[in-house]
Amino acid sequence: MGKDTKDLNTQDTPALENRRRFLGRSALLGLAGAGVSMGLAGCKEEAKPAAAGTAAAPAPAHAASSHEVAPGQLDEYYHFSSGGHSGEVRIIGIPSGRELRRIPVFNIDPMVGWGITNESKAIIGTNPDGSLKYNTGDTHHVHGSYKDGTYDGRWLFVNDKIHSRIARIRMDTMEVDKITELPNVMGFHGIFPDKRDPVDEKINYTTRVFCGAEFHCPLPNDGRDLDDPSKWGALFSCVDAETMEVRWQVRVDGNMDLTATSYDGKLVASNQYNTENSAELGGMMASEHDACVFLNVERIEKLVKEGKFTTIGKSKVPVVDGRKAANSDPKTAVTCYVPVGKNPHGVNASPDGKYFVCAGKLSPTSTVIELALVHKWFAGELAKERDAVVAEVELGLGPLHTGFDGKGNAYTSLFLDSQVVKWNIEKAIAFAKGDKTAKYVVDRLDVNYQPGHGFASMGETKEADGKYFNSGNKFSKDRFLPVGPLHPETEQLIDISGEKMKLIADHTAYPEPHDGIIVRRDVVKTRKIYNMDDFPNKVTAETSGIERKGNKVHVRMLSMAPAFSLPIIRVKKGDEVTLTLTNHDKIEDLTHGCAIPNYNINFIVNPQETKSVTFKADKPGAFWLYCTHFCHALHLEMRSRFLVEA
Ligand code: RUQ
Ligand code: CUA
Ligand code: CA
Repeated sequence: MGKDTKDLNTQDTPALENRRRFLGRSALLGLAGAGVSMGLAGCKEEAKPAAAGTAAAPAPAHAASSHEVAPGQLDEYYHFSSGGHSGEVRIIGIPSGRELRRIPVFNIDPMVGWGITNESKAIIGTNPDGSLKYNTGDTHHVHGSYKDGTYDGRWLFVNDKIHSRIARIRMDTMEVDKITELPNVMGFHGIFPDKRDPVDEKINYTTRVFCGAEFHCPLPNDGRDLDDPSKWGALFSCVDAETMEVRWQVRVDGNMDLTATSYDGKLVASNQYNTENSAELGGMMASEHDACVFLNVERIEKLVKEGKFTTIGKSKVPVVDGRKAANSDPKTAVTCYVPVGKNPHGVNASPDGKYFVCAGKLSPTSTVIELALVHKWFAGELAKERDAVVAEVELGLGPLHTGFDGKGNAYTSLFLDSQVVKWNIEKAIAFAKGDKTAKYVVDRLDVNYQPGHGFASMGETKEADGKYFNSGNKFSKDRFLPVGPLHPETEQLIDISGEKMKLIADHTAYPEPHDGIIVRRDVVKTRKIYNMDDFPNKVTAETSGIERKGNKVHVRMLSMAPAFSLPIIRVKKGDEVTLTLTNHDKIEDLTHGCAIPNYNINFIVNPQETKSVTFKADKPGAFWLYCTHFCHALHLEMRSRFLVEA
């Protein structure tokens, strides 16, 4: 990572300088005669790249200590974190812990206008009357798209457990561009992109995203079988990464929890804590063993191709039968139920591509499953599913999730013991084979407190680099100043570069992050500004104006610091108003806002971006439409009169 430090400095500092200069110089232009034409002139000039040598003084190449990030210095990694029932995704710098950005996904965000603009509403989904279908969500797991077994920086995918939706985030803009609701699924929890195609070698990148469903429900859920949970079922879904349409589903016994994919693209697995298929807490803990279910992607897709599927209710998505009874012959089975410890949680793929590790939760063990043996079972060459287990070793109380350092070690969170335990996978296998001298536990570290997910830098790729491990703790208790009955949670950063783990920072987190990934910064390539032509409804100087068709009024406006193109917008009470705003500024980060008092309108437009809102002008009066996003010395003056005639 040291190697690109210089690049980033020379790339980013002039941009910063560019905006700083713009703010200074355009203030003068604006004062000389605020107006869009003046703004345009200023903009053209500023669009030129900054001359060399104008950059601010370079910051020192290395911070004081390996994990401190000095002021002005940039982090080595991006941490993309789910936001739990806040419904969002967050971007945090690692190792500094700086919160860089929040990405609204299933929540409403007035800052960007997510859930307020027509464009975001269309992505989230609307009722026939145009109102939002849902305005809340619960994000647990965020994962990046892959190429060649590592992140390609193209997309992030995240689940909504409440409404069983999957969202895709474009990593060039860090905005959601698609959301899909899974049919006949409740409690969509685990999510994981595939890493390559199971058959076509040329497709060595993500084309599918797999989705586990934690709750069973009536199929279809239309009022039938309310009092007979034995008839309820759970579906595992495959979503097309490109179109975001649901390709197929598999009906399984038990409930799916978390999800992991193999590096060869052939296997995807989900842990199950309720193989009992019970609707009661006691029943879910009845059996001594639950399962890690492996799905054979190639075989499922063959059945779909051959038309060997059913559909459920109104959904057209093909559903293949993956229940045990229909899959007793390994040679044709699409599923393999590998028994693991009681009520497991978490399944994670080791970066060498050889193992999946399932954490025991109610069992103090971690189970190591060798994928080559699962393949053998599907070939009819392994006697029992359980024979794919090569180790089931004791780690401590409440094991939940496992990260990897790429050096053969695993790091498992222990919820009840409030610890992270570092253990060696090959030694655990040797121990399980009978070598009782094999000391597989390498180190233990107390964390504060009750860790859920833990994940390492690049740890879910074949480029796992063993530098940092993030422990996502569910309780911070006494670690921070009290801020009322609700406390922040902690993300504790652990240096895992040595033999012993070292706790290096406590970072607060707004409730409630679950899973995350830590991505090397050179993987992420964001845009500086938008491309105006990507917006079919863009407003130009020629189209700016007010168009009336009956009582439908279309206001087309552009913004250019420090003015909107229409100083007066006049409509009549009862009109349906659509306001479309294009930001013609071209300077990176020169964003404008648009708020209309008493009308509940608030959104931003980034440079070269277009957004629109539609609302009923039902309150007569004069309302100052104003810019909310500090953009210019004349930011406060940047406003238009929105006049509604009685
Ligand atoms: S789960 S604390 Cu939603 Cu990721 Cu395990
Ligand atoms: Cu435009 Cu503030
Ligand atoms: Ca169970």
